[in-house]
Amino acid sequence: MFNPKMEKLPRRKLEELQLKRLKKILNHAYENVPFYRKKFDEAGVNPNIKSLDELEKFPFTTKDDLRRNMPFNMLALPMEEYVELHASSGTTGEPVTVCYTRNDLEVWAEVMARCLAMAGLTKKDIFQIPIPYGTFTGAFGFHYGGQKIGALIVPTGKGESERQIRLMKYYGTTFIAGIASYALHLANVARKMGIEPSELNVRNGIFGAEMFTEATKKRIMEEWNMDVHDIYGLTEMCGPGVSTDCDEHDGLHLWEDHFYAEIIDPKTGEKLEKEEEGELVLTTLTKEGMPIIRYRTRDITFIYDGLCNCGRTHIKHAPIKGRSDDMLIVKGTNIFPSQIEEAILKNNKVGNNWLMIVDKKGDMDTILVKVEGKKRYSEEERKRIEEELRKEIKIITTLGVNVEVVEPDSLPKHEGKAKRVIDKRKLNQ
Ligand code: DLL
Repeated sequence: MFNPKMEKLPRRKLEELQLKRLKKILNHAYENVPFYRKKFDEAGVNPNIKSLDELEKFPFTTKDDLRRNMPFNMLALPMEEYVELHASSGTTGEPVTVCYTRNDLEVWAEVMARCLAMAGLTKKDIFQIPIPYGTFTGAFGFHYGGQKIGALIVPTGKGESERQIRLMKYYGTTFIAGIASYALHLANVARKMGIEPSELNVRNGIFGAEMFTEATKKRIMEEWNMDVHDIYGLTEMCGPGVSTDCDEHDGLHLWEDHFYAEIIDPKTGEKLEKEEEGELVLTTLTKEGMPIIRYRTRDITFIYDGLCNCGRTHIKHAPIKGRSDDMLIVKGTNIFPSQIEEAILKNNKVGNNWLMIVDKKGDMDTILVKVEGKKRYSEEERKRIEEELRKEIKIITTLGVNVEVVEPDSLPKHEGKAKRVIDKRKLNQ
């Protein structure tokens, strides 16, 4: 563990610390961010809370609230206190900009170091970061956390996949980080270069930033012969570093001394109990530059009941099932793209690059799933694989879909977060 004292803090002490920090951050937000002063006054809430449960009475912060106050109206301190800014990737619209003070960067490095150590990073590792260094939080988060641990960082940055593989071989990289779908893309590139990814030195990887299903994890493990950890985070909190799974690989530990987590019913906003699935709502407990209170992440998960065998006392949440705004209603059924991915990656005759096109024929919704074959197949073989996939998708989603296995490398590639869904029903509206 990177910080055993804090990671194993007894629950009672952890909750006392949370209450102390929560009260402080609510006051800080109220006194220094006009947006929060107005919101708290309108809701009639007092920042001097006496118990953690009282946070329930506070209003939510949404992405639209942040967008309306971009780039600098959510800041709580004078401009000269800030030393760096990052922005969300803008998956669902305009990017959200977040500014960090020196202390905020220190906290980010600390939570990242805990996540990386949990995934097995040590100072002996050669740690390659194949993520664009830019306004996206990914690369810098891994960089600061990796440096705190003392690993040798190889900041290869953006894309150029063949170069990534060449450098992995040249430096003997042992640990990589990044976006899940890119790890599988890199494995394909290595093979095309005549290099078997499992024969490289990479033994550990930590991935996140987008939907990350069990089937994807399994495939990365097999193709690279490495252990895989899931890391979750979002720009509004710090970037990557909110939570990661430990070696039990059963849920992600969320750093409760820095983030306060709640699960709500996304429709009613009501708070849900442990083990009940809903939307994750997060409050920053230590972010001085840009405190965020009850942020609706739109990410769907649940919080586990009980303590973990690894000894850490911080709560665990289930891997993110999807974003509530990614959920599609097709033929009256709710589906998440992650369910389609789960079905596809179970089939080892197809690759990991796929696309789902939702459309309408008359009054009927239709789904066409296109997926790249691992190689070129004969007509007969292709039909057989399409049928296997259709059946598997039906088992998981209950929906009948059309499947087309297309040639390798024929679908658009993604170096950042993958775009898997084209909903033509929306485009036609
Ligand atoms: O994606 C931060 C990050 C970088 C996390 C690298 C992990 C690794 P944003 O661009 O603000 O920040 O996007 C945040 O991405 O609300 C989730 O919907 C999704 N997401 C992030 N991590 C995971 C994960 C970064 N492990 C949004 N599993 C979040 C599923 C994830 N979804």
